[in-house]
Amino acid sequence: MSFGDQHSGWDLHCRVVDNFGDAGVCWRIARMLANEHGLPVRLWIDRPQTLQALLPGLNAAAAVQYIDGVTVCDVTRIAPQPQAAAVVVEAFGCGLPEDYVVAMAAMPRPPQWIVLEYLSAEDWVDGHHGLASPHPRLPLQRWFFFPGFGGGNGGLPREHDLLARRGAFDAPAFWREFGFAPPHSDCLTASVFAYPDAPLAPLIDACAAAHEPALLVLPEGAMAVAARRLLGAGESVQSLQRGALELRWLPFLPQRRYDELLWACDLNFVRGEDSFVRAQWAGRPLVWQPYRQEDQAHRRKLAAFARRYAEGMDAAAAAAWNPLVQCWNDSDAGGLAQAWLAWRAQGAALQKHALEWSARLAAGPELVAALVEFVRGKVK
Ligand code: TRH
Repeated sequence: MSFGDQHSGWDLHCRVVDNFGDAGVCWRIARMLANEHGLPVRLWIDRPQTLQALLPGLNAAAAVQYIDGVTVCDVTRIAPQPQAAAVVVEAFGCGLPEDYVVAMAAMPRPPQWIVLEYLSAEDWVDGHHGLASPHPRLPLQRWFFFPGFGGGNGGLPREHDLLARRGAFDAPAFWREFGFAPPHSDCLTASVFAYPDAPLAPLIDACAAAHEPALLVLPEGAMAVAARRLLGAGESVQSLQRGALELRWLPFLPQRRYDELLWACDLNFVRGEDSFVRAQWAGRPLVWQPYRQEDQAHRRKLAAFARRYAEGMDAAAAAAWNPLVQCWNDSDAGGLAQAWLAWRAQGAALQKHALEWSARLAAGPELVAALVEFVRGKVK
């Protein structure tokens, strides 16, 4: 099993904490390294079954497989060895096996060791991006690489053709493929991908009671199950109407197609890290629910993003966007109906801002290209 010569391989290590994002972000980066930068990439992952949900062609039972240009290795079936790696990326500080690190140190030219951090809009990120930290015992050095906003960091992952594909997207064909008519032009269509504590019931009630029509689109998952339970809809129900609200259930889409759902909607409720970034690239208004953290770090992350995102936003639109985001994250059932109506009144301004935001991000660093450049700058 050869993974290319010693001076070109990238080993990307991913430990699935829970949910899909660790695998989602790592797969996206691995795929881009291989397909946009022509690098031999090994993705070392501990739960390939999580990746399979995003990549249906993956065989979750295989120890090693080559798919979409990437060699995917299941670390529970094959022990990682660094000998083919010129670069080792430790995603989200997941930790590397001790014998793997010892082997790195023993190599004639130890690989560059990059710790890829979680995304945050907080100001401190820029001051930490690109810093080095010597290994406490071995002749190795780790470099900390931060995704981020505003240019003083590693930026965000964006495939080279993403915005062109967005521009060419055929929304009616997307809906027809799933057996639905395209929504009426006066209907506000929103996709919902959220954690179980999101206040879905008040959102359904607010949409159903409104004058203008709305459509909530639920990919299979916690929200899809919750909506069926709330509405007494059986598994076989794919759509139903309640007052001014239509609900549609979709399958959990392959990661490459999730962007299409975001492009087909006027608003996207997203969560975590990868869907959060994709919703920004979609150029559509978004409501973000960060992954809850014990020390309330998710609140600081949300506040920091809200501050950045609201820069340049029409004041009335900002006054409508923030309350909906806060109600969604605080599970504030009481405030949600009013926030929803206020948000809808600012829909056009928020759509205009979302496109401007996406263009602003696209003018900044693209993460994978920045990572390749960063490593190139470190090679002695
Ligand atoms: O699933 P998540 O909640 O993952 C989280 C976050 O990554 C968080 O930062 C991390 O700390 C935690 O895991 C451990 O949310 P996220 O990041 O949006 O990842 C979801 C992935 O699922 C993303 O790649 C989009 C993809 N997806 C599909 O491929 N198809 C779908 O139908 C849907 C709804 C999502």
